[in-house]
Amino acid sequence: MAFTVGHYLAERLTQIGLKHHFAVAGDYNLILLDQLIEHGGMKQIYDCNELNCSFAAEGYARENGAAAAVVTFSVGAISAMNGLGGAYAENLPVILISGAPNSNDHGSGHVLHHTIGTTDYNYQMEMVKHVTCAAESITSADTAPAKIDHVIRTALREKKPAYLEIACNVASQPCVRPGPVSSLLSHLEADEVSLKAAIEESLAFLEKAQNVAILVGSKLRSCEALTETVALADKLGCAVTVMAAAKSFFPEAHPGFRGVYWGEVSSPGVEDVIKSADAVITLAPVWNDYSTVGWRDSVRGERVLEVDPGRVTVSGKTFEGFRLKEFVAALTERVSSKPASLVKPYTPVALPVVDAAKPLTNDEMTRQINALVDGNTTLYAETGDSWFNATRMHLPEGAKVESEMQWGHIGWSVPSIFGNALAAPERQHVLMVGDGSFQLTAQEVAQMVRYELPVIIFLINNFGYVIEIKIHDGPYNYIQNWDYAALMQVFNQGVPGVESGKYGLGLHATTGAELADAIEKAKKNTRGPTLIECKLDQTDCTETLVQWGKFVAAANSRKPV
Ligand code: TPP
Repeated sequence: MAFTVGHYLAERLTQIGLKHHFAVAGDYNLILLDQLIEHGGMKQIYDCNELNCSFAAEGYARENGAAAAVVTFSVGAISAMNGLGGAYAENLPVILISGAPNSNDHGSGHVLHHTIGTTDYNYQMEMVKHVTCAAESITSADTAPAKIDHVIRTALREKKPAYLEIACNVASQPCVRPGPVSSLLSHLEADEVSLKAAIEESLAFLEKAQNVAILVGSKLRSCEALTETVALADKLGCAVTVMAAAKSFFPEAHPGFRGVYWGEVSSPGVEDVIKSADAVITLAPVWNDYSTVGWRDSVRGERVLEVDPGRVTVSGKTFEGFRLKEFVAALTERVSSKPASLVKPYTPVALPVVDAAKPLTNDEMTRQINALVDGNTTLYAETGDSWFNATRMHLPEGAKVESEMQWGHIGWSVPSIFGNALAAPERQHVLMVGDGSFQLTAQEVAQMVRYELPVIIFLINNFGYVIEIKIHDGPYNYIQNWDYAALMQVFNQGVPGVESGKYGLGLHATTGAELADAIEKAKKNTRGPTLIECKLDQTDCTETLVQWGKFVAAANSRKPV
């Protein structure tokens, strides 16, 4: 096969471990899509729209380490930029590839369809630069290899999205073949002098402390340092807490695990673990208005060893030039045991079993979902009360929780879990999503039907934007009700003339018994998604949501100074 620009791209994406890429077709990318199919290294997966396409890629990257989405110019790419914003905020290397105008049209003065009607097509590149770490426009085959490699290498190193646009007549042009993938995967060498100095200063700081605790932050996974953190916790033998957005980043069965630290809305006893420590090691935290409970709390300052991606700050000094995982591994070799913070045992939240015939409650629903979560489960928690329900669950070893607390785009979870399920079909995928969030991206469930992915969706129908009702109420928080379970019939029509799924199942649960029955049916529905519409009273939500909502609202309504 004579190699083309499209093949070069496909070969590189395959080399970095992609088995799928996500796509929505349009005339600027059709030739490129043909080239990607012809290469054969990845399966082409279709989405209902480009917003979903970018979120599906984001979900794929969460499991697979990287992902790619292919869209058409402007009408597609500008929608996909929202998902890129999410991937940037959540530290996920998603490569967005946009088809672009014919190379002969660039600079020609032509007005083209799908553009804003001006003759300079550069605006898309200008826009996308704000949500990517690298962006290149390919208008000739000669420069394509260097541009493709630069974009992929930078995305992988920085764990951020990146962008390529490929002129529609260049995708099928002859091109050289890529060399070994190692050139894209390498990292810069650590600065040993700086690393040694950081370790010495950190050891001196820890030596003075009696009561040491670790706080696992939400960027730790993208630093690829989860295993190193367990080794550090083993050696220190101290208490380990996780931020809400880092739920599942540390094994909850570990003897050091104490729960979720979230300031005043922490799990029982956990605020005290962090507040009473005389040294806290924070590993890749994000301190934003949500994680600080409306700027009321952050773990920083003199009693903190702040370990961030690419930088360590301790005792008034800062060190850089090495990766977080290199620092954690080097520190582990030298630290001594500091068990004082372990005196108080871990107390997981226990949700009581309620009468199964009674109307379904938030607590009972959460209890039953928690019981479904095993060591092979990926649990998605959409923005809303699902965040708070996920944080109070106890997770068996191997269970993963996915949330999007920095970007916080409602509706993210539906396409994202679709992408995640494709990346890890051997895992059980469970989604908790509110009715308000679901209405943004509901149609992507049709793709779960099409590709026969047995995602179990708990659609929490509390008749509105309850998180918003708790933060700031008004008529805008009340939404049109749908028969969500009935949607599954709508989606079960298949692709005419093509072998495709028709096994979506929609169920209603209004009592504990109905929910238990629906979960049993969902477990048996292995060739398609099951949507269980859980009806809850609008006032029924977690205490922590109410408390947190009040503080965040207070931060939002600060008067101008
Ligand atoms: N639009 C987008 C794209 N993202 C947002 N985060 C918002 C608006 C603001 N917002 C945050 S939470 C929320 C809204 C509108 C309501 C979520 O409602 P629902 O999914 O029903 O969850 P619940 O609060 O009821 O648990």
